[in-house]
This record gives sequence, structure tokens and C-alpha cells, in this order.
Amino acid sequence: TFYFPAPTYFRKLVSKNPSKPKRKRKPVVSSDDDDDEDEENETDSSSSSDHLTPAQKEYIKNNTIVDHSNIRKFPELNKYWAQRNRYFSKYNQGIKLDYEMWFSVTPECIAKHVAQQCGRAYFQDQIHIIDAFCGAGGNAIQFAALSDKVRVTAIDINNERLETARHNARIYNVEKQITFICGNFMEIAPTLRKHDVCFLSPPWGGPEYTKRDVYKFTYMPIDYKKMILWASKLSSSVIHFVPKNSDAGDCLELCRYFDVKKVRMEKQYFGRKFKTLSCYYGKLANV
Ligand code: MGP
Ligand code: SAH
Repeated sequence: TFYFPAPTYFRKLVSKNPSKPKRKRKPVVSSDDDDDEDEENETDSSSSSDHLTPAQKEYIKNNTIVDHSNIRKFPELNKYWAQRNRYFSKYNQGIKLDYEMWFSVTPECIAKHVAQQCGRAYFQDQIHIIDAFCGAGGNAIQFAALSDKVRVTAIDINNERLETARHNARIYNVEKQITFICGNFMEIAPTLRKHDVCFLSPPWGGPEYTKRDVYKFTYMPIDYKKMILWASKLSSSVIHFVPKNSDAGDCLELCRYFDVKKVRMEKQYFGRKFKTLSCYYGKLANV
């Protein structure tokens, strides 16, 4: 964790399931070592979506559930498929993920850790949390799993994906604690009542975000200033889940939307691999 302004130091979040001995990326080896068929899938790169038009790709991204039956068609998802039990420990109980979610969902131990930060800041039993970009439910599920008194408002612009999130929440037995709303967060924000925490995990423009040395928030395919403005109006604590190569100045600049002029930035690791970055604003900056 490092704070702006100083003092500056890091806290590493080490995965509860530290990586197994280092393996070469090619061929990708499944995290289910007993699953021979998976390994066959993961090394098969004979078919790819590279030949499709941008419109066809966009359709697949938003509408295709990718699972054991069709993962062969998407070799570019192999590295995510291999980590499926990290994304959801109950993956084998029927979790569903569409194409885009394979590279966007928050790995379970990171989502759980972020949820626990809210538990540390709010001592009351009933915590109300908004997940403004709920996706497949990776974060919403872990917020709800904190305690059966937690209530989550989960929003996503894609209705089919929202149904996927509801399905996934059912597998974790937390569906009843989550209210699912389909819509554009920036448009429906004025209709929402105040919550304790607002969690923001917006789209970053695909896995290509790592190709830039430094990621500026202006690259996001949404109006990020409007997003933060509404989040700060709705909650005194805001968590912004951002690309790991984000411009620290951009993260700091958003402090101006909050009473506490401070951001706590937390780097999250799997073993030695820097995976994700979370910025905590408002009340959560001091936890
Ligand atoms: P990654 O960088 O694609 O994976 O995403 P990895 O294995 O670190 O890639 P590498 O190329 O550096 O080896 C890391 C994590 O970021 C994912 O598991 C998601 O939790 C999160 N993530 C990735 N994308 C593209 C998005 C996104 O668009 N939005 C959100 N909210 N999270 C994302
Ligand atoms: N944290 C999620 C992944 C979020 S990915 C998880 O762990 O499952 C970002 C999500 O934002 C996508 O599902 C996308 O459909 C949604 N989205 C994009 N623009 C949006 C908007 N304006 N309002 C609400 N949701 C939006």
C-alpha cells in the first residue's frame, strides 16, 4: 500500500494459493492438474477469432459464454482458462463467464481481500455497497459473502452479463443479498440512494491495456470523471480498481472529489506476479 501524500510504502497481498512451481507459458498448463483434456484444449491453437470482423468480435465478446465446450475456439483465452479456479474457487460447480469476462473478472482472493477492507472500515453489521460495474459478479459475490447482513447493489450495462452474475451469485449462495440493476451507472446514479461504499471496476479497453508503459484514465472507454463524481456523491468510501500500469498522478488527482485528500494505493500480487491495483478514497484511504 502506498499513500499519497507520503509516507510511502508497499504492502504485498500474497495469494492464499501461492503459485505452483514456475511453468513455461507455452504450452499453458491447467491449474487442474488431473484434467488431461484441458491441457489438450489449452495447447490447441488451430482455430482463432483473428479472422473475424470487428463487429463479429464485439458480438462474441458480449454474448458468448466460453466454457469447456468451446474454449478451443479461443486460444487467446488459454492463459485465463488455465487460471479458472483462481477466478472462482467454485468454477467447477457451474460458474459462467462470457468472453470479455475471462480477462476482466477479479480473481477471487483479490476480490475477497478488497471486500475485507470494507469490513475493517465499517463496524456496523449492515454495510451497503454499490458494485457499479458488476460484470460476472467476481466482486459483488465477495462483498455479499462478507456477512449475511451485507447488501450489494450490482449494476451492469449488459443485461445478459448481469444474468450471468446472478447465476454465479446463486452458486455462492448470496443471490438474495444482491439487487441487480441493468443500466449505465452514470445515468442511473442520480436515482440511487446513498451507500457506505462504492466499488468501481470499469472497462479498461481490453487486455491490450498492458501494452502501454503508463495507462492514463482518459484511455478508459467511459467518462471516468463523471464516474468518480457520482461515486463520491453516493458514498464516503470509494474503491477504484485500476490497471496495474496506471499513472500515479491520475490516481492522486481524483482525491479532489473527496473530503480526505489522500489515496491508499494497494498493489495486489499472486506470488511474485503483480496482478492488480486498487485505489481507496475517502474513509477507506485511512484504513
Ligand atoms: P491481465 O493483465 O490481463 O492478466 O489482467 P495478467 O495475467 O496479469 O496479464 P499479463 O499480460 O500481465 O501476464 C489482470 C487482472 O486485471 C484480471 O484478472 C482482471 O481482474 C483485471 N482486468 C483486466 N482487464 C482487461 C480488465 C478490465 O477491462 N476491467 C476490469 N475492471 N478489470 C480488468
Ligand atoms: N469486477 C467485475 C468485472 C467488471 S468488467 C467482475 O469481477 O466480474 C467491467 C464491466 O463494466 C463489464 O461487465 C461491462 O459490461 C460493464 N460496463 C461498461 N460500461 C458500463 C456502464 N456505463 N455502466 C455500467 N456498467 C458498464
